[in-house]
Amino acid sequence: MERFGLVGLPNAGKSSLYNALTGGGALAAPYPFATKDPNIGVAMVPDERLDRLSVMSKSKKTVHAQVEVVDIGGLVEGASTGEGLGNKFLANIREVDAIVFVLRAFEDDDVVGPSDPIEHLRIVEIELALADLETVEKRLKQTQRAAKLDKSMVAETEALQIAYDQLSEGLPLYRAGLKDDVKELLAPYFLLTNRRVLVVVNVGEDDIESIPEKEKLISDEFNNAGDNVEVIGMCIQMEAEAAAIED
Ligand SMILES: Nc1nc2c(ncn2[C@@H]2O[C@H](COP(=O)(O)OP(=O)(O)O)[C@@H](O)[C@H]2O)c(=O)[nH]1
Ligand SMILES: [Mg+2]
Repeated sequence: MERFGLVGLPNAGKSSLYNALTGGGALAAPYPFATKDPNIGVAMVPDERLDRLSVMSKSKKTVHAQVEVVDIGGLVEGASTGEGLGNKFLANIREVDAIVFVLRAFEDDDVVGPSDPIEHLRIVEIELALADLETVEKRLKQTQRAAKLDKSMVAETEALQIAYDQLSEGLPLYRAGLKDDVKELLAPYFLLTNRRVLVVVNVGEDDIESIPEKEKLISDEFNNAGDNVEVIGMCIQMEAEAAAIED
């Protein structure tokens, strides 16, 4: 099963989104680090076509596609050097197939923290890129030495060098336009930013009409990421409330 990891600053709405997707009972609370250990749940992927086929063929049982959703816990500035839940947090992200950034764009005086999604995005991206830079730097030194004796290490060393150059500019790898063969050579390192990203912009309940505008604001930030990044806006609070109502 594919695994999605929810990543973002404290109070962005990750646990609320987790609950909306999985019907789970994660604690969603207006203070940082309410989520200490990852919550793991399963979300069904609705597909009307499947429902209709199932009726047509009188299926006894209909099995929808499922994805696993992991609510990882809040990331803070300095996570890559061990701040907040730090490295433990980052280790949890390594195990997911795709990352879902949750960026807060709702205003609420009772919920601490910034409500500017661009500020959220900057911090999250920098922390992930720095963590990757550290991994790549260590490994690059080793492979450079090894490549002198073993020509089969040359390609890997070159891939690491490309990643190193981009990351040291603060560029997450999903924005770096890496060729497929480079991505593949880097795959064994489980880098945080060498994967696809879905960005959820969490818009306030009184602000629903601004969703297209907020989506565009964030999409424009990713104009160099090609199809590695997809942006959607929603009001997570309302989605979570709607999910709690019976069918
Ligand atoms: N007003 C408002 N509050 C929200 C929204 N989404 C989340 N919250 C609240 O913000 C707080 C933090 O949400 P939570 O899901 O725990 O964030 P997490 O730290 O990223 O897991 C909770 O009190 C939520 O009820 C929203 O769209 N509007
Ligand atoms: Mg949480």
